[in-house]
Amino acid sequence: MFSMGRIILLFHLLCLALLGEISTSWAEDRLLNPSKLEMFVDELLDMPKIQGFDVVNTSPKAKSLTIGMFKKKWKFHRDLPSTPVFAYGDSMRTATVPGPIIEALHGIDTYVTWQNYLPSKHILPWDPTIPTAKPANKKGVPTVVHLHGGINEPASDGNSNSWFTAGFEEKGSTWSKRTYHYNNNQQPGNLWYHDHAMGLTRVNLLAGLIGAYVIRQPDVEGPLQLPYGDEFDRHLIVFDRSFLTDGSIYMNSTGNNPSIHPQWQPEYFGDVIIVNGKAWPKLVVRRRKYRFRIINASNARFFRFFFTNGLEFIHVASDSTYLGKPVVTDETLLAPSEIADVVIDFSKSKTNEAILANDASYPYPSGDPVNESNGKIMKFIIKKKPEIDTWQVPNKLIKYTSPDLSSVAQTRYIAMYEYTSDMDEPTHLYINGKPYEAPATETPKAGTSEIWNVINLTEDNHPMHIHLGLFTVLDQTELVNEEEFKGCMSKKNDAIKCQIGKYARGKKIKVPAHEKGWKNVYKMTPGYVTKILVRFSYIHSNTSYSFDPTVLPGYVYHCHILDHEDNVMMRPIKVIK
Ligand SMILES: *[C@@H]1O[C@H](CO)[C@@H](O)[C@H](O)[C@H]1NC(C)=O
Ligand SMILES: *[C@@H]1O[C@H](CO)[C@@H](O)[C@H](O)[C@H]1NC(C)=O
Ligand SMILES: *[C@@H]1O[C@H](CO)[C@@H](O)[C@H](O)[C@H]1NC(C)=O
Ligand SMILES: *[C@@H]1O[C@H](CO)[C@@H](O)[C@H](O)[C@H]1NC(C)=O
Ligand SMILES: CC(=O)N[C@H]1CO[C@H](CO)[C@@H](O)[C@@H]1O
Ligand SMILES: [Cu+2]
Repeated sequence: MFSMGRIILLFHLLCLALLGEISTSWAEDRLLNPSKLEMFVDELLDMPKIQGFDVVNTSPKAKSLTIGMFKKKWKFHRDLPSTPVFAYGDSMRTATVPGPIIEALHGIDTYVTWQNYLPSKHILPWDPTIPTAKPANKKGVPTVVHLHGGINEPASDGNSNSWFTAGFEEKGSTWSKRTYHYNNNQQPGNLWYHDHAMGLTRVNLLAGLIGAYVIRQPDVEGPLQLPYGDEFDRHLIVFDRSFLTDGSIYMNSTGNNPSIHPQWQPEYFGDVIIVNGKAWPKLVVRRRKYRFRIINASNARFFRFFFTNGLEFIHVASDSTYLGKPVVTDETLLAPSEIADVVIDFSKSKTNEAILANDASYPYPSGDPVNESNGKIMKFIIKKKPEIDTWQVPNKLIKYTSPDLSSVAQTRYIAMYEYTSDMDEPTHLYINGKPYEAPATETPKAGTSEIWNVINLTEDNHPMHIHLGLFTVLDQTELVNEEEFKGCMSKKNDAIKCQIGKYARGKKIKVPAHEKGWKNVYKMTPGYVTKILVRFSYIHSNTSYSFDPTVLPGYVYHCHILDHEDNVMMRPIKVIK
């Protein structure tokens, strides 16, 4: 028998589905054709910088910042009307998309009070039928900030259920404090902050809630003499968006299984490529070395970057850590939320222009090929005059603790599943066949290392991100007779009972040299078992964490395709003593 609640829910779903249908056809007429936007007309923007430390009598001291989230309009391209966005900044006037770059110093605390000034309604459609933050009074956009790559206490990690609405009016079940404490005691490197609210991560990021965060350690990095300073050391924050002709961000409001999830779609792709808040920008550069910290802030798009004129990438770091030595490549594949930290030497260019391009199919690796719009990223115009270059790329960078297999405390199997409807359309994804709410099964001991065998039983490449722990990729082995193994797993959900050893003995994929260091995200190849060593301690020293990692609400690990993370490729990590 149908209860009243069930009937109301069905009615609600029907309305949403109808609304979706109407707005889809309405939107289709008004979708912006990306070829209408001329490429390389806007200058590359440098995001404003906020110093995360004070200087008192020449010595650095802790600093407290207040950073707000505002609704405002943002100009993505000369010929596109201004776009309503959600932006981070210290005021509505100064807020930008992406947000300001926070520059922190190793060992100096940065405190940030993240303030939500967002209106009561979201600018994008979202779906109440996936596990999601729901303010009881139905007003306000839930937000919570995660510092990606940060090694911080659980209460400042931005747990998905620690969300809050404007004025801290309503709060999620694990909310505990207004001011987050980033102790910056980890290795120097590239981090980024972004929204992480339960079930809303994909729309909150799409709306603009992303920004870069750097931890610098001058005594360690200075001697390397890598390109430095505002002109030569820059961030490129890359993402894809689709727009309507009125300038607003377009996201399909009809799900791929509208009777199950009225709005949720398994992956968001846009046709306009945005770098630092401008569509296909251009930058005039001098004939010398530059350092670019490239952050892929797309929801689902992978990028395989290359230069049309053959310029090379000299990788000096990945994610949040330096490499032991530089690695030169002529292309670089970046999954969502991965970071490439590269030096480009424009003195090597034989031409006066270089286009940074992308040729990764989408979804990666089995989807559509790129075309004229989404195959180009930005243009560099290289000055003719040769220059004396004092920057270097030394043969040795920074060497951290190597992964130590003899100290592994635990081996785990992590299986990625995708579930489909009768129509064979994805409905949701789980890790280990478990919803997010199920009690933590990954319970590493602080200070130890673990081996995680990540088994991708889906057709997609899932960039897996672990909070707190850093990992190195040991190997990737193809599953043979994978259908048989998958059949067993779908019944037993237990890699050992399903005799993983019998299947994980196919081809091996080599880990690219520039990705052999310590990482916090890595691409889990479909049909392969990716073996990683996860370290739940610092990598730059043997001291234990400068906070207690064992307290609530703990940490999480998840797929960084945001549409997957939201529905719900995310599991808790409970660190124990
Ligand atoms: C929106 O999604 C629905 C359902 O998957 C699809 O039929 C429709 O073509 C999509 N609209 C656009 C503009 O892509
Ligand atoms: C960017 O990140 C998204 C999602 O995290 C991923 O799907 C995409 O492949 C990445 N693109 C690049 C260029 O790395
Ligand atoms: C590229 O492909 C997308 C569909 O994925 C389409 O919307 C867009 O118009 C295409 N751009 C060009 C220049 O062909
Ligand atoms: C940590 O300790 C190990 C063994 O005790 C030593 O080999 C390693 O060099 C130390 N690492 C650091 C960064 O001090
Ligand atoms: C074990 C398994 O199901 N593997 C799948 C991984 O992804 C590929 C596509 O890239 C599928 O063909 C496999 O079935
Ligand atoms: Cu995924």
